[in-house]
Amino acid sequence: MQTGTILNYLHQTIKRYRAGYLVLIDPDQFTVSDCVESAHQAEEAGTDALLLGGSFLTTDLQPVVEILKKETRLPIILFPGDAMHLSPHADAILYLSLISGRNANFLIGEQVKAAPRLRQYDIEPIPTGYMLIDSGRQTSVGFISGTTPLPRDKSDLAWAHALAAEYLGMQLVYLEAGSGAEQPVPNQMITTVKEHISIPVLVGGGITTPEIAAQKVEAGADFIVTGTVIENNRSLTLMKQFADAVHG
Ligand code: 1GP
Repeated sequence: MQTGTILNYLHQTIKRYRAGYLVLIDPDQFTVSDCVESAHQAEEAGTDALLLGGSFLTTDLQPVVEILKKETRLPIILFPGDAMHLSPHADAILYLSLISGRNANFLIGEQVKAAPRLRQYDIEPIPTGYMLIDSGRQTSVGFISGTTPLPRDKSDLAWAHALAAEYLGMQLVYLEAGSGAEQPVPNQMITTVKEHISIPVLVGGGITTPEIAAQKVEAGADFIVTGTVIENNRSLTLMKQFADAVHG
């Protein structure tokens, strides 16, 4: 994989549409054949890429990624919870650092463990500042990482973290309310973060309708990630509605 290929593709996606749409497939929530079906639907619906992973996995990612790579032309980007969640068959990995927290293991520890295998696998690491935003209740990523999310009403804290990520050389910022969040990331926070940084902003967690997705794009999101809503309703029509709402 040529350096920067998938990151360039993500930048081109933002230029082509007003924002991109990413479908998260959590292998714990699907059988392998369901994963394949969802990938086919995502491709037909006009999704821009697949994210694969989750903060806590009991399933081995590798065979799922290997099959999906054969079954879809969509880029497959790993969305790891820790250094175990790797596969040589993926196109890229969101090389996440949980910058909203102060747990050294998720700031740099897991990244160090993963680095040698990433080099061996030759998949593209995309350095990403990952920020957990309070969503009204404890989420898996908050529990597993043992970190406190940023308060929902502290947009100043959010933009300062995001700007620090950019100054540290990270290429993306991911504003995460957590999978199945009661409340998605506030529009005001997205807008404020976007005003202060120049790298693309992904927004995910608790986005349950195409209308909410469109609001997040209006607020400034460059990419929308949905997982749970598609797990609960594996409908091509719904995926198309999300893709259209995001692409505008
Ligand atoms: C979780 O942001 C993703 O990491 C997607 O969240 O499952 O709530 O769509 P949902």
